[in-house]
Amino acid sequence: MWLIRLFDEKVDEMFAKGLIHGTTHLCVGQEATPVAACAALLKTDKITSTHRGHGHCIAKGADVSKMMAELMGRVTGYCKGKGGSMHIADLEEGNLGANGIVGGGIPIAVGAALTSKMMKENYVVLCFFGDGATNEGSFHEALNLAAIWDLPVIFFCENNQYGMSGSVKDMFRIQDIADRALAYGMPGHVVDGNDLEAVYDVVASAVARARSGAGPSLIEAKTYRWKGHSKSDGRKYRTREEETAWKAKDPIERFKNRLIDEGIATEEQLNDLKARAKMEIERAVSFAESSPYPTLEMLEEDVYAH
Ligand SMILES: Cc1ncc(C[n+]2csc(CCOP(=O)(O)OP(=O)(O)O)c2C)c(N)n1
Repeated sequence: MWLIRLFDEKVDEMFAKGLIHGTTHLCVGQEATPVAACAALLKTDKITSTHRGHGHCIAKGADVSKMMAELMGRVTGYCKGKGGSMHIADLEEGNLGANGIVGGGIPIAVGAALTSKMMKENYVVLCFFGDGATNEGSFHEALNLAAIWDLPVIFFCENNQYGMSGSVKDMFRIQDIADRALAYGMPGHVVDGNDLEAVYDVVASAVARARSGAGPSLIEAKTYRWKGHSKSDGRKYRTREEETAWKAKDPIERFKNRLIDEGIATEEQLNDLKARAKMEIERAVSFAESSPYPTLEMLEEDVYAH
């Protein structure tokens, strides 16, 4: 969780300094969901990610140096510096890719799960998306197909309370997005997305169900993004009081306190972990800064047109 937070905080800082261009969507405050969900998967299982995907990539095993190089537009990045923040895929670790199209990863996950079933490969696919994505047609079509074909896929909604400036309070007539599972005949679960262990437990049971051939599940993890939607967001659509209330539920502090209270780790050990994550991020920045930009000749390489 520290690696994810420090990565995104560093990206924020570098954007402010003009060292990263384009745009980016930070997942600060949402670290428990990717970490717990990916911990319940095997390396051979797959994920699809979203525009707010740095945490998903890191949790599924991505190399933060290659990620930082991608964000800084260098040839050593995951897409040779031509994809940026929203296009990180890491097939070796089972990450089928982030997606700038809201809801775009959902049918991709269902296609991958269909492949797993038809080829008898026995891998499970976990698909991350936001609350806003569940109002897209792709979500509804994909859930129905996954249900009727009993596919090994987990639909994992990170409900961070906002789709850009639109609050879930204004965008839904239902209290829980997980209730939509009922319409497609699959189990739906609501979980506190800032509670690492609770998320792990619910995903682990959905993974077991999927792997046994019983079909998909929909999980809604209630969480909050601390920062704005993307770079140009003044957060005028919500109050500072609301932000403070959610920050009090910081997933990292909560898990840290639990480990200390249970005698599983000491404060020193956990601070050391944070320091190591910080060093890894500094190494990532140095690696990216010392890597070259792609040349003009590389512009059309690895780019496909139909
Ligand atoms: C199909 C599509 N429609 C609209 C957009 C513009 N857009 C980018 S992010 C976003 C909000 C998505 O909200 P949500 O799915 O809740 O994810 P979050 O940003 O909260 O993580 C929108 C509308 C887009 N990228 N793709």
